[in-house]
Amino acid sequence: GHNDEEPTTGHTLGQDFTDLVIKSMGPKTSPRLRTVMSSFIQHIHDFAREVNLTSEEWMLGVQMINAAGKMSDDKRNEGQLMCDVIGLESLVDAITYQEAVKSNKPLTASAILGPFWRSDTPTRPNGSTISFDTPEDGVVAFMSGQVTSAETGAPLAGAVVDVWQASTNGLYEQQDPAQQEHNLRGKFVTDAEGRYSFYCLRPTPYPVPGDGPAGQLLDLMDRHHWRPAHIHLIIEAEGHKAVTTQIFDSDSKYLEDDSVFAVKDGLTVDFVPRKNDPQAAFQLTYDISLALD
Ligand code: MBD
Ligand code: FE
Repeated sequence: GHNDEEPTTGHTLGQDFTDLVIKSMGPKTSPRLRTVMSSFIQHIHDFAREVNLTSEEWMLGVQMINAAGKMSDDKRNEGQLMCDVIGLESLVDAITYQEAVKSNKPLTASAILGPFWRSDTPTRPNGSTISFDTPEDGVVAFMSGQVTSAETGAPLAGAVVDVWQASTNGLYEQQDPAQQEHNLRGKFVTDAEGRYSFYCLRPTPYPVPGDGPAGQLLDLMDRHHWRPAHIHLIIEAEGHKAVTTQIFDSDSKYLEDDSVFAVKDGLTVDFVPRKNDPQAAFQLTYDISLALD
């Protein structure tokens, strides 16, 4: 309870002050916002008390947030990357998909979106390529698979498979003026048997952008910047829950110490040598199973 006698400064140090801040929300606050902000205020106050946060340390944090905002636009999301390096996007992904995981059905596992998805990716024909200026050290792979309903196993025609990946220099197309627009991205619509296919690069490991506060934070924590070789996917089909995921080359470095903690069971895949195709040295079969909405 409140103690009206207590002086304001001492008061500010303890739970009474935290309660005062939480109780300052008005009756028109939505129930969900009240729940989220009450918990957020409680935890951030407890955090500051637990580490005896100094004014200087607090201001450094504020400056990091401001710097992240300043360098962000629709091609760069530094705030998201800061969350990624402390595992927050992966935790939220796990929370979001926890019901799906419990369902016992052979569902495609999810993974974090990351900062490089684009909303305006073009649709391309099945069997075509997403690699328009394949670099000298790029290895082309043929990726294909079938999208089915986890409920019935039936193939899903007209499902959309949206894919994107970085080039061998570690850069996504929007980070790299040397790549043509929408290079290494494409949306593919499944055929009557639920099948999709395209040529891409066999992915390679790369460091997350190190020129902002997220990279600075990694350095301060004495951590490396690397991610294992991966391809991003979002799969959507009528009447089914969309899934955002990433697949990881089982041969890649950094599977055990991904700088953004996205690797989990069911997401590693095997690229195998491809015979009789002058266009691709490797192939990957990746089937997708979606839950009913
Ligand atoms: C990436 O390419 C990425 O996929 C994630 C999740 C975070 C940073 C860079
Ligand atoms: Fe990525």
